Amino acid sequence: MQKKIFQKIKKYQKIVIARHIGPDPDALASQIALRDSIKLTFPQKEVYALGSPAARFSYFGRTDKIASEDYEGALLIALDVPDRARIDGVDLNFIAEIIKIDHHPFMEEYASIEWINEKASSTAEMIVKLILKTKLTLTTPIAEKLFMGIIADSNRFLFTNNSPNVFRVTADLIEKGELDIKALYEMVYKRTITELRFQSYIGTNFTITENGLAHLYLSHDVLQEYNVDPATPGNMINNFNYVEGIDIWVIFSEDRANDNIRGTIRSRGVVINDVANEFGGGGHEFASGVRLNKKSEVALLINRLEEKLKN
Ligand SMILES: [Mn+2]
Repeated sequence: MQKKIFQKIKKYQKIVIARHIGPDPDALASQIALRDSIKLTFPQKEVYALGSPAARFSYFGRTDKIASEDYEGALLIALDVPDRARIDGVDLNFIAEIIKIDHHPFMEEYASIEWINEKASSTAEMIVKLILKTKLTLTTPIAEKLFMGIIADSNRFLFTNNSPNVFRVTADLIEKGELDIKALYEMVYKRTITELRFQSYIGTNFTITENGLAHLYLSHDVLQEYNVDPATPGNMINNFNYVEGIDIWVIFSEDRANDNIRGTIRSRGVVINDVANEFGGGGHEFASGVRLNKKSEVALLINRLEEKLKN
């Protein structure tokens, strides 16, 4: 599979790399790392990472801005995105061919090559394999990004599918990329005192039902009070894992800029991405997200999750 993808990369002069909307560290790290690796390997190629930028994760590097006509006839490599509708920032009319590299559960076929590995901890893990098994270039900065993608999606190896592969791949990455793990952890996990207080606010204000559902709605005012953006709660949600009496937890946050409500859902054991799909969202079996247009949908979603726990 990796060889096949490498042949396609070799073939195309223009390559566009995209990922899902609402980028997370895995999606961004994979995207920027693959772009930089292809560019270093084939300096004469035009390679672009597209999609809206994410200020919070600016340490991964910058995405590119380019008019659709300028990538006419390009190869698109879509990372970490199981369905066409959630590919961010690319007009598919200008694309000649698509390759999908993803670790989400299968949703739809939209590419001529679909490399899907649900067992992979992250898309970044798959990109490491792609790079190490082909002639693509690995530098320390590229390895650093991929390492951060892996630790983000696996939550520092807490979510492992009981597979030793992520450890093998990461060991190779650390060695070949000459990584300073301590410095990287410091960069990723250092937080402000405001964030710590905000996390305490969430823990204090969760409503917990007798079926084991914890839910919280964060209004624009609360987010402002703590000086955090609507994406922050979603980035903290894994900190509420392993709590006795909580099997599913969901946090909603008002996103004024996009005029919607973000919902981030986590579960310990009960599959929840089908519920997320019902509400136009998606994700993994136990880690999903939604964007709701109306506040009335919040209660409906909470009810569906309650039903899940009852059954
Ligand atoms: Mn991912």
